[in-house]
Amino acid sequence: MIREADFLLMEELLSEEEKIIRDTTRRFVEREVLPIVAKHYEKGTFPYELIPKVAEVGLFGITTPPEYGGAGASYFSYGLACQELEWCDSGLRSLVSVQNSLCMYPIHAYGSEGQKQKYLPKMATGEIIGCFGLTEPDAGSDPASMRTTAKKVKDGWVLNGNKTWITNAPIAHMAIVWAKTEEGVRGFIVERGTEGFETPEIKEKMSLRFSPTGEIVLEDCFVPEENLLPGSSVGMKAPFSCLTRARYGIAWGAVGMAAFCYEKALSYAKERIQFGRPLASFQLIQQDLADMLTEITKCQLLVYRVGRLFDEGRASHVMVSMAKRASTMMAYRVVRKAREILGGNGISLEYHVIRHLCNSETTTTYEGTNKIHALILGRHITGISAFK
Ligand code: TGC
Ligand code: FAD
Repeated sequence: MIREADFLLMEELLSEEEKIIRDTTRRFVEREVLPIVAKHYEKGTFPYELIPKVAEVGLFGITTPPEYGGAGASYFSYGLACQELEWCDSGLRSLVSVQNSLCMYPIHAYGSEGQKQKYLPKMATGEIIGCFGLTEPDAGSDPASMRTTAKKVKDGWVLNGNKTWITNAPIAHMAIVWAKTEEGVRGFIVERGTEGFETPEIKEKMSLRFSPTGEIVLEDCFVPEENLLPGSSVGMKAPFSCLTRARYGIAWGAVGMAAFCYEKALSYAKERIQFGRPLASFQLIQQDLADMLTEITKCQLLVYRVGRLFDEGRASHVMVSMAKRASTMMAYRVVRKAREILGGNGISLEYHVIRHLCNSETTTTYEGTNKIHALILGRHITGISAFK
Protein backbone atom coordinates (compact mmCIF):
# COMPACT_ATOMS: atom_id res chain seq x y z
CA MET A 1 0.00 0.00 0.00
CA ILE A 2 2.75 2.41 0.94
CA ARG A 3 5.48 1.42 -1.48
CA GLU A 4 8.37 1.81 0.96
CA ALA A 5 7.14 -0.79 3.40
CA ASP A 6 4.58 -3.04 1.74
CA PHE A 7 5.76 -6.25 3.37
CA LEU A 8 2.37 -8.00 3.24
CA LEU A 9 1.70 -7.18 -0.44
CA MET A 10 -1.21 -4.92 0.45
CA GLU A 11 -0.90 -3.24 -2.93
CA GLU A 12 -2.99 -6.14 -4.23
CA LEU A 13 -5.91 -5.00 -2.06
CA LEU A 14 -6.24 -1.60 -3.78
CA SER A 15 -8.59 -0.79 -6.65
CA GLU A 16 -7.21 0.94 -9.75
CA GLU A 17 -8.93 4.19 -8.72
CA GLU A 18 -7.34 4.02 -5.27
CA LYS A 19 -3.90 3.47 -6.80
CA ILE A 20 -4.41 6.50 -9.04
CA ILE A 21 -5.32 8.75 -6.08
CA ARG A 22 -2.34 7.49 -4.08
CA ASP A 23 0.12 7.84 -6.95
CA THR A 24 -1.14 11.26 -8.03
CA THR A 25 -0.73 12.50 -4.46
CA ARG A 26 2.79 11.02 -4.23
CA ARG A 27 3.86 12.59 -7.53
CA PHE A 28 2.54 15.94 -6.35
CA VAL A 29 4.40 15.89 -3.02
CA GLU A 30 7.63 14.66 -4.62
CA ARG A 31 7.61 17.39 -7.26
CA GLU A 32 6.06 20.34 -5.48
CA VAL A 33 6.61 20.00 -1.75
CA LEU A 34 9.53 17.76 -0.80
CA PRO A 35 12.08 20.06 -2.51
CA ILE A 36 10.90 23.15 -0.55
CA VAL A 37 9.66 21.74 2.74
CA ALA A 38 12.92 21.86 4.72
CA LYS A 39 13.54 25.51 3.83
CA HIS A 40 10.05 26.54 4.96
CA TYR A 41 10.27 24.33 8.06
CA GLU A 42 13.50 26.05 9.11
CA LYS A 43 12.01 29.51 8.62
CA GLY A 44 8.62 28.59 10.03
CA THR A 45 6.88 29.88 6.91
CA PHE A 46 4.09 28.51 4.75
CA PRO A 47 4.20 28.66 0.93
CA TYR A 48 0.81 30.17 0.01
CA GLU A 49 1.43 29.41 -3.67
CA LEU A 50 0.94 25.75 -2.79
CA ILE A 51 -2.79 26.15 -2.09
CA PRO A 52 -4.06 26.26 -5.72
CA LYS A 53 -1.73 23.39 -6.57
CA VAL A 54 -3.14 21.25 -3.73
CA ALA A 55 -6.63 22.08 -5.03
CA GLU A 56 -5.68 21.23 -8.61
CA VAL A 57 -4.70 17.69 -7.58
CA GLY A 58 -8.18 17.36 -6.06
CA LEU A 59 -7.04 17.16 -2.44
CA PHE A 60 -9.61 19.64 -1.11
CA GLY A 61 -13.08 18.12 -0.99
CA ILE A 62 -11.87 14.58 -1.66
CA THR A 63 -14.99 13.04 -0.10
CA THR A 64 -17.33 15.97 -0.85
CA PRO A 65 -19.94 15.12 -3.53
CA PRO A 66 -19.23 16.46 -7.06
CA GLU A 67 -22.34 18.67 -7.04
CA TYR A 68 -20.52 20.82 -4.47
CA GLY A 69 -17.22 20.78 -6.36
CA GLY A 70 -15.66 17.79 -4.57
CA ALA A 71 -14.16 14.57 -5.92
CA GLY A 72 -16.80 12.32 -4.30
CA ALA A 73 -14.12 9.75 -3.49
CA SER A 74 -14.23 7.21 -0.67
CA TYR A 75 -12.83 7.68 2.84
CA PHE A 76 -10.39 4.90 2.00
CA SER A 77 -8.99 7.05 -0.81
CA TYR A 78 -8.88 10.01 1.56
CA GLY A 79 -6.80 7.86 3.92
CA LEU A 80 -4.39 6.94 1.13
CA ALA A 81 -3.97 10.61 0.22
CA CYS A 82 -3.29 11.52 3.88
CA GLN A 83 -0.65 8.78 4.02
CA GLU A 84 1.18 10.20 0.99
CA LEU A 85 0.90 13.79 2.23
CA GLU A 86 2.34 12.95 5.64
CA TRP A 87 5.07 10.87 3.99
CA CYS A 88 6.23 14.39 3.13
CA ASP A 89 5.13 16.48 6.13
CA SER A 90 2.47 16.45 8.87
CA GLY A 91 1.73 20.14 8.27
CA LEU A 92 0.85 19.41 4.66
CA ARG A 93 -1.53 16.65 5.76
CA SER A 94 -2.93 19.02 8.40
CA LEU A 95 -3.77 21.59 5.72
CA VAL A 96 -5.79 18.94 3.89
CA SER A 97 -7.27 17.35 7.06
CA VAL A 98 -8.57 20.66 8.37
CA GLN A 99 -10.04 21.75 5.04
CA ASN A 100 -11.72 18.37 4.39
CA SER A 101 -12.67 16.92 7.75
CA LEU A 102 -13.00 19.92 9.99
CA CYS A 103 -14.44 22.53 7.61
CA MET A 104 -16.00 21.05 4.45
CA TYR A 105 -17.42 18.05 6.31
CA PRO A 106 -19.39 20.09 8.92
CA ILE A 107 -20.73 22.40 6.23
CA HIS A 108 -21.82 19.43 4.14
CA ALA A 109 -23.19 17.45 7.10
CA TYR A 110 -24.77 20.27 9.14
CA GLY A 111 -24.98 23.30 6.82
CA SER A 112 -27.99 24.76 5.01
CA GLU A 113 -28.26 24.35 1.24
CA GLY A 114 -27.29 28.02 0.91
CA GLN A 115 -24.14 27.48 3.01
CA LYS A 116 -23.17 24.42 0.97
CA GLN A 117 -23.57 26.33 -2.32
CA LYS A 118 -21.76 29.38 -0.99
CA TYR A 119 -18.72 27.73 0.59
CA LEU A 120 -18.04 24.20 -0.65
CA PRO A 121 -17.20 24.81 -4.35
CA LYS A 122 -14.80 27.63 -3.43
CA MET A 123 -13.25 25.51 -0.68
CA ALA A 124 -12.65 22.73 -3.21
CA THR A 125 -10.71 25.16 -5.43
CA GLY A 126 -8.80 26.55 -2.45
CA GLU A 127 -10.25 30.05 -2.97
CA ILE A 128 -11.64 29.71 0.55
CA ILE A 129 -9.46 28.15 3.25
CA GLY A 130 -11.10 27.29 6.55
CA CYS A 131 -10.03 26.64 10.11
CA PHE A 132 -11.76 24.90 13.01
CA GLY A 133 -12.00 26.53 16.43
CA LEU A 134 -12.74 24.12 19.25
CA THR A 135 -9.75 24.20 21.65
CA GLU A 136 -9.49 27.08 24.12
CA PRO A 137 -6.75 28.20 26.53
CA ASP A 138 -8.64 26.48 29.40
CA ALA A 139 -10.40 23.74 27.41
CA GLY A 140 -8.16 21.34 25.49
CA SER A 141 -8.77 17.66 26.25
CA ASP A 142 -12.16 18.67 27.68
CA PRO A 143 -13.66 20.91 24.98
CA ALA A 144 -17.13 20.60 26.55
CA SER A 145 -15.87 22.98 29.26
CA MET A 146 -15.42 25.75 26.67
CA ARG A 147 -16.08 29.35 27.69
CA THR A 148 -16.78 30.87 24.28
CA THR A 149 -20.38 32.04 24.19
CA ALA A 150 -22.91 32.80 21.47
CA LYS A 151 -25.71 35.10 22.63
CA LYS A 152 -28.91 35.31 20.59
CA VAL A 153 -29.68 38.83 19.36
CA LYS A 154 -31.95 40.23 16.67
CA ASP A 155 -31.08 38.64 13.27
CA GLY A 156 -28.10 36.70 14.59
CA TRP A 157 -25.65 35.92 17.35
CA VAL A 158 -22.89 37.72 19.26
CA LEU A 159 -19.79 35.59 19.91
CA ASN A 160 -17.25 36.21 22.67
CA GLY A 161 -14.24 34.07 23.63
CA ASN A 162 -10.80 32.77 22.68
CA LYS A 163 -9.75 29.70 20.73
CA THR A 164 -6.12 28.64 20.66
CA TRP A 165 -3.78 26.29 18.79
CA ILE A 166 -5.91 26.58 15.66
CA THR A 167 -4.37 25.15 12.49
CA ASN A 168 -4.56 27.57 9.53
CA ALA A 169 -6.18 30.33 11.61
CA PRO A 170 -3.70 32.99 10.38
CA ILE A 171 -4.38 32.21 6.70
CA ALA A 172 -8.02 31.17 6.84
CA HIS A 173 -10.81 33.06 5.08
CA MET A 174 -13.37 31.66 7.49
CA ALA A 175 -13.61 29.67 10.71
CA ILE A 176 -15.99 27.02 11.96
CA VAL A 177 -16.37 28.17 15.57
CA TRP A 178 -18.01 26.11 18.31
CA ALA A 179 -19.65 28.21 21.04
CA LYS A 180 -22.03 27.79 23.97
CA THR A 181 -25.56 29.07 23.49
CA GLU A 182 -28.23 29.02 26.21
CA GLU A 183 -29.29 25.59 24.90
CA GLY A 184 -25.79 24.16 24.52
CA VAL A 185 -22.87 24.11 22.05
CA ARG A 186 -23.59 25.08 18.41
CA GLY A 187 -21.43 25.60 15.33
CA PHE A 188 -21.06 28.95 13.50
CA ILE A 189 -19.34 30.10 10.31
CA VAL A 190 -17.34 33.26 10.98
CA GLU A 191 -15.86 35.01 7.95
CA ARG A 192 -12.62 36.97 7.99
CA GLY A 193 -13.37 40.66 7.92
CA THR A 194 -16.17 40.32 10.47
CA GLU A 195 -15.77 42.97 13.14
CA GLY A 196 -14.46 41.50 16.40
CA PHE A 197 -12.74 38.51 14.71
CA GLU A 198 -8.92 38.32 14.88
CA THR A 199 -6.47 35.44 14.29
CA PRO A 200 -3.03 36.23 15.77
CA GLU A 201 -0.32 33.75 14.81
CA ILE A 202 1.34 31.48 17.39
CA LYS A 203 5.06 31.81 16.73
CA GLU A 204 8.16 30.03 18.04
CA LYS A 205 6.67 26.54 17.92
CA MET A 206 9.25 23.80 17.35
CA SER A 207 6.89 21.25 15.78
CA LEU A 208 4.64 21.49 12.70
CA ARG A 209 6.61 24.51 11.53
CA PHE A 210 5.32 24.07 7.95
CA SER A 211 1.77 24.67 9.22
CA PRO A 212 0.44 28.08 10.24
CA THR A 213 -1.11 27.96 13.74
CA GLY A 214 -2.96 30.73 15.53
CA GLU A 215 -5.59 31.89 17.94
CA ILE A 216 -9.12 33.02 17.23
CA VAL A 217 -10.14 36.05 19.26
CA LEU A 218 -13.86 36.88 19.30
CA GLU A 219 -14.87 40.20 20.83
CA ASP A 220 -18.54 41.08 20.50
CA CYS A 221 -18.38 39.45 17.09
CA PHE A 222 -21.79 39.64 15.37
CA VAL A 223 -22.61 36.66 13.15
CA PRO A 224 -25.84 36.71 11.09
CA GLU A 225 -28.46 33.99 11.65
CA GLU A 226 -27.66 32.39 8.29
CA ASN A 227 -24.15 31.57 9.58
CA LEU A 228 -25.39 29.18 12.26
CA LEU A 229 -24.90 25.57 11.15
CA PRO A 230 -28.58 24.63 11.34
CA GLY A 231 -28.19 20.87 11.19
CA SER A 232 -25.75 20.55 14.08
CA SER A 233 -27.52 19.19 17.12
CA VAL A 234 -27.11 21.04 20.38
CA GLY A 235 -24.08 19.63 22.24
CA MET A 236 -20.71 18.06 21.42
CA LYS A 237 -21.83 15.37 19.00
CA ALA A 238 -21.42 17.51 15.87
CA PRO A 239 -17.89 18.79 16.61
CA PHE A 240 -16.88 15.28 17.75
CA SER A 241 -18.11 13.80 14.46
CA CYS A 242 -15.69 16.14 12.64
CA LEU A 243 -12.85 15.03 14.95
CA THR A 244 -13.52 11.40 14.06
CA ARG A 245 -12.83 12.14 10.39
CA ALA A 246 -9.70 14.16 11.08
CA ARG A 247 -8.37 11.50 13.48
CA TYR A 248 -8.95 8.90 10.78
CA GLY A 249 -6.76 10.89 8.36
CA ILE A 250 -4.03 11.30 11.00
CA ALA A 251 -3.99 7.53 11.60
CA TRP A 252 -3.20 6.97 7.90
CA GLY A 253 -0.81 9.90 7.79
CA ALA A 254 1.33 8.53 10.61
CA VAL A 255 1.93 5.36 8.57
CA GLY A 256 3.29 7.57 5.78
CA MET A 257 5.56 9.45 8.18
CA ALA A 258 6.95 6.20 9.59
CA ALA A 259 7.43 4.65 6.13
CA PHE A 260 9.42 7.66 4.94
CA CYS A 261 11.77 7.42 7.93
CA TYR A 262 12.07 3.63 7.67
CA GLU A 263 13.13 3.91 4.03
CA LYS A 264 15.58 6.70 4.82
CA ALA A 265 17.13 4.68 7.66
CA LEU A 266 17.37 1.54 5.52
CA SER A 267 19.14 3.23 2.61
CA TYR A 268 21.44 5.11 5.01
CA ALA A 269 22.32 1.92 6.88
CA LYS A 270 23.23 0.20 3.60
CA GLU A 271 25.47 3.05 2.43
CA ARG A 272 27.14 4.21 5.63
CA ILE A 273 30.38 2.34 6.39
CA GLN A 274 31.71 2.08 9.95
CA PHE A 275 34.22 -0.49 11.25
CA GLY A 276 34.82 -1.32 7.58
CA ARG A 277 31.27 -2.59 7.02
CA PRO A 278 27.86 -1.07 6.23
CA LEU A 279 25.78 -0.20 9.31
CA ALA A 280 23.11 -2.55 7.88
CA SER A 281 25.39 -5.52 8.50
CA PHE A 282 25.33 -5.07 12.27
CA GLN A 283 22.88 -7.21 14.21
CA LEU A 284 21.64 -4.36 16.42
CA ILE A 285 20.80 -2.25 13.35
CA GLN A 286 19.05 -5.21 11.70
CA GLN A 287 16.97 -5.67 14.82
CA ASP A 288 15.94 -2.00 14.70
CA LEU A 289 14.96 -2.32 11.02
CA ALA A 290 13.00 -5.51 11.72
CA ASP A 291 11.13 -3.78 14.55
CA MET A 292 10.40 -0.73 12.41
CA LEU A 293 9.00 -2.74 9.48
CA THR A 294 6.93 -4.94 11.77
CA GLU A 295 5.41 -1.94 13.58
CA ILE A 296 4.58 -0.16 10.32
CA THR A 297 3.01 -3.31 8.89
CA LYS A 298 0.75 -3.79 11.94
CA CYS A 299 -0.56 -0.25 11.61
CA GLN A 300 -1.03 -0.61 7.84
CA LEU A 301 -3.38 -3.50 8.58
CA LEU A 302 -5.19 -1.44 11.20
CA VAL A 303 -5.81 1.61 9.00
CA TYR A 304 -6.69 -0.59 6.02
CA ARG A 305 -9.47 -2.33 7.97
CA VAL A 306 -10.78 0.85 9.62
CA GLY A 307 -10.79 2.50 6.17
CA ARG A 308 -12.90 -0.23 4.62
CA LEU A 309 -15.29 -0.21 7.61
CA PHE A 310 -15.55 3.59 7.36
CA ASP A 311 -16.83 3.35 3.79
CA GLU A 312 -19.28 0.63 4.82
CA GLY A 313 -20.59 2.96 7.58
CA ARG A 314 -19.41 0.46 10.21
CA ALA A 315 -16.38 2.22 11.73
CA SER A 316 -17.14 3.45 15.25
CA HIS A 317 -15.39 6.50 16.63
CA VAL A 318 -13.73 4.17 19.17
CA MET A 319 -12.13 2.18 16.33
CA VAL A 320 -10.84 5.46 14.94
CA SER A 321 -9.44 6.35 18.38
CA MET A 322 -7.56 3.03 18.43
CA ALA A 323 -6.15 3.64 14.95
CA LYS A 324 -5.14 7.26 15.68
CA ARG A 325 -3.45 6.35 18.95
CA ALA A 326 -1.69 3.20 17.73
CA SER A 327 -0.52 4.71 14.48
CA THR A 328 0.83 7.98 15.89
CA MET A 329 2.58 6.15 18.76
CA MET A 330 4.06 3.70 16.26
CA ALA A 331 5.36 6.58 14.11
CA TYR A 332 6.75 8.30 17.23
CA ARG A 333 8.87 5.20 17.98
CA VAL A 334 9.86 4.37 14.39
CA VAL A 335 10.96 7.93 13.62
CA ARG A 336 13.17 7.96 16.72
CA LYS A 337 14.86 4.72 15.69
CA ALA A 338 15.47 6.19 12.21
CA ARG A 339 16.93 9.33 13.68
CA GLU A 340 19.33 7.23 15.76
CA ILE A 341 20.46 5.15 12.76
CA LEU A 342 21.34 8.36 10.91
CA GLY A 343 23.74 9.41 13.70
CA GLY A 344 24.69 13.11 13.51
CA ASN A 345 22.97 13.45 10.14
CA GLY A 346 19.79 12.45 11.93
CA ILE A 347 19.41 15.97 13.29
CA SER A 348 19.97 17.69 9.92
CA LEU A 349 16.92 19.00 8.05
CA GLU A 350 18.62 17.81 4.85
CA TYR A 351 17.71 14.22 5.74
CA HIS A 352 14.12 15.14 6.77
CA VAL A 353 14.00 12.69 9.70
CA ILE A 354 14.39 15.31 12.46
CA ARG A 355 11.48 17.25 10.90
CA HIS A 356 9.27 14.16 11.14
CA LEU A 357 10.52 13.55 14.68
CA CYS A 358 9.52 17.07 15.78
CA ASN A 359 6.15 16.70 13.99
CA SER A 360 5.47 13.45 15.83
CA GLU A 361 5.33 15.51 19.04
CA THR A 362 2.19 17.15 17.65
CA THR A 363 0.54 14.18 15.98
CA THR A 364 0.48 12.37 19.33
CA THR A 365 -1.11 15.47 20.92
CA TYR A 366 -3.64 17.10 18.65
CA GLU A 367 -7.01 15.58 17.80
CA GLY A 368 -6.96 14.05 21.29
CA THR A 369 -3.78 13.07 23.12
CA ASN A 370 -2.73 9.44 23.35
CA LYS A 371 -3.91 9.34 26.95
CA ILE A 372 -7.35 10.66 25.97
CA HIS A 373 -7.67 8.00 23.26
CA ALA A 374 -6.58 5.35 25.78
CA LEU A 375 -9.40 6.55 28.05
CA ILE A 376 -11.92 6.53 25.18
CA LEU A 377 -10.92 2.90 24.56
CA GLY A 378 -10.93 2.19 28.29
CA ARG A 379 -14.48 3.52 28.60
CA HIS A 380 -15.57 1.31 25.71
CA ILE A 381 -13.86 -1.79 27.13
CA THR A 382 -15.01 -1.41 30.75
CA GLY A 383 -18.22 0.57 30.39
CA ILE A 384 -16.82 2.96 33.02
CA SER A 385 -15.99 6.56 32.08
CA ALA A 386 -12.74 7.96 33.49
CA PHE A 387 -13.88 11.47 32.51
CA LYS A 388 -16.88 12.01 34.80
P1 TGC B 1 -19.07 12.25 25.50
O1 TGC B 1 -20.09 11.96 26.55
O2 TGC B 1 -17.97 11.30 25.28
O3 TGC B 1 -19.81 12.48 24.10
C1 TGC B 1 -20.92 13.38 23.92
C2 TGC B 1 -21.73 12.82 22.76
O4 TGC B 1 -20.92 12.78 21.58
C3 TGC B 1 -20.78 11.40 21.13
N1 TGC B 1 -19.37 11.24 20.71
C4 TGC B 1 -18.99 11.19 19.44
N2 TGC B 1 -19.68 11.20 18.29
C5 TGC B 1 -18.96 11.11 17.13
N3 TGC B 1 -17.64 11.06 17.09
C6 TGC B 1 -16.91 11.04 18.23
N4 TGC B 1 -15.58 11.00 18.16
C7 TGC B 1 -17.57 11.09 19.48
N5 TGC B 1 -17.17 11.13 20.77
C8 TGC B 1 -18.28 11.21 21.51
C9 TGC B 1 -21.12 10.54 22.32
O5 TGC B 1 -21.60 9.29 21.92
C10 TGC B 1 -22.20 11.38 23.00
O6 TGC B 1 -23.39 11.21 22.30
P2 TGC B 1 -24.81 11.16 23.07
O7 TGC B 1 -25.81 10.82 22.03
O8 TGC B 1 -24.65 10.10 24.12
O9 TGC B 1 -24.99 12.52 23.66
O10 TGC B 1 -18.52 13.72 25.76
P3 TGC B 1 -17.37 14.21 26.72
O11 TGC B 1 -17.48 15.69 26.77
O12 TGC B 1 -17.38 13.43 28.00
O13 TGC B 1 -16.08 13.82 25.84
C11 TGC B 1 -14.98 13.24 26.41
C12 TGC B 1 -13.84 13.11 25.38
C13 TGC B 1 -12.54 13.07 26.16
C14 TGC B 1 -14.03 11.82 24.62
C15 TGC B 1 -13.81 14.31 24.40
O14 TGC B 1 -13.85 15.50 25.11
C16 TGC B 1 -12.59 14.31 23.50
O15 TGC B 1 -12.55 13.62 22.48
N6 TGC B 1 -11.53 15.12 23.85
C17 TGC B 1 -10.37 15.34 23.00
C18 TGC B 1 -10.42 16.72 22.41
C19 TGC B 1 -9.90 16.77 21.01
O16 TGC B 1 -9.66 15.77 20.37
N7 TGC B 1 -9.75 17.97 20.48
C20 TGC B 1 -9.35 18.13 19.11
C21 TGC B 1 -9.44 19.57 18.70
S1 TGC B 1 -9.33 19.80 16.95
C22 TGC B 1 -7.72 19.49 16.60
O17 TGC B 1 -6.91 19.13 17.38
C23 TGC B 1 -7.37 19.69 15.18
S2 TGC B 1 -5.77 19.31 14.74
C24 TGC B 1 -6.05 19.29 13.10
C25 TGC B 1 -4.88 19.15 12.27
O18 TGC B 1 -4.10 20.13 12.13
O19 TGC B 1 -4.71 18.06 11.64
P1 FAD C 1 -4.41 19.37 28.08
O1 FAD C 1 -5.83 18.98 27.86
O2 FAD C 1 -4.15 20.46 29.05
O3 FAD C 1 -3.58 18.08 28.50
C1 FAD C 1 -2.28 18.17 29.06
C2 FAD C 1 -1.81 16.76 29.44
O4 FAD C 1 -2.71 16.21 30.40
C3 FAD C 1 -1.80 15.80 28.26
O5 FAD C 1 -0.72 14.93 28.37
C4 FAD C 1 -3.10 15.01 28.42
O6 FAD C 1 -3.02 13.71 27.85
C5 FAD C 1 -3.22 14.96 29.95
N1 FAD C 1 -4.61 14.79 30.37
C6 FAD C 1 -5.67 15.61 30.15
N2 FAD C 1 -6.79 15.09 30.67
C7 FAD C 1 -6.44 13.90 31.22
C8 FAD C 1 -7.15 12.87 31.91
N3 FAD C 1 -8.47 12.94 32.09
N4 FAD C 1 -6.44 11.80 32.36
C9 FAD C 1 -5.12 11.69 32.15
N5 FAD C 1 -4.39 12.64 31.50
C10 FAD C 1 -5.05 13.71 31.05
N6 FAD C 1 -7.47 22.48 18.25
C11 FAD C 1 -8.51 22.93 17.49
O7 FAD C 1 -9.62 23.11 17.99
N7 FAD C 1 -8.35 23.18 16.16
C12 FAD C 1 -7.16 23.02 15.52
O8 FAD C 1 -7.07 23.24 14.30
C13 FAD C 1 -6.04 22.57 16.30
N8 FAD C 1 -4.81 22.47 15.72
C14 FAD C 1 -3.71 22.21 16.52
C15 FAD C 1 -2.43 22.29 15.96
C16 FAD C 1 -1.31 22.07 16.76
C17 FAD C 1 0.06 22.22 16.15
C18 FAD C 1 -1.47 21.71 18.13
C19 FAD C 1 -0.27 21.43 18.99
C20 FAD C 1 -2.73 21.64 18.67
C21 FAD C 1 -3.87 21.90 17.89
N9 FAD C 1 -5.16 21.91 18.44
C22 FAD C 1 -6.24 22.31 17.69
C23 FAD C 1 -5.33 21.70 19.88
C24 FAD C 1 -5.25 20.23 20.32
O9 FAD C 1 -6.39 19.53 19.94
C25 FAD C 1 -5.01 20.20 21.83
O10 FAD C 1 -3.68 20.65 22.05
C26 FAD C 1 -5.21 18.81 22.42
O11 FAD C 1 -6.56 18.41 22.33
C27 FAD C 1 -4.75 18.74 23.90
O12 FAD C 1 -5.26 19.80 24.64
P2 FAD C 1 -4.27 20.69 25.56
O13 FAD C 1 -3.12 21.09 24.71
O14 FAD C 1 -5.08 21.79 26.16
O15 FAD C 1 -3.72 19.73 26.66
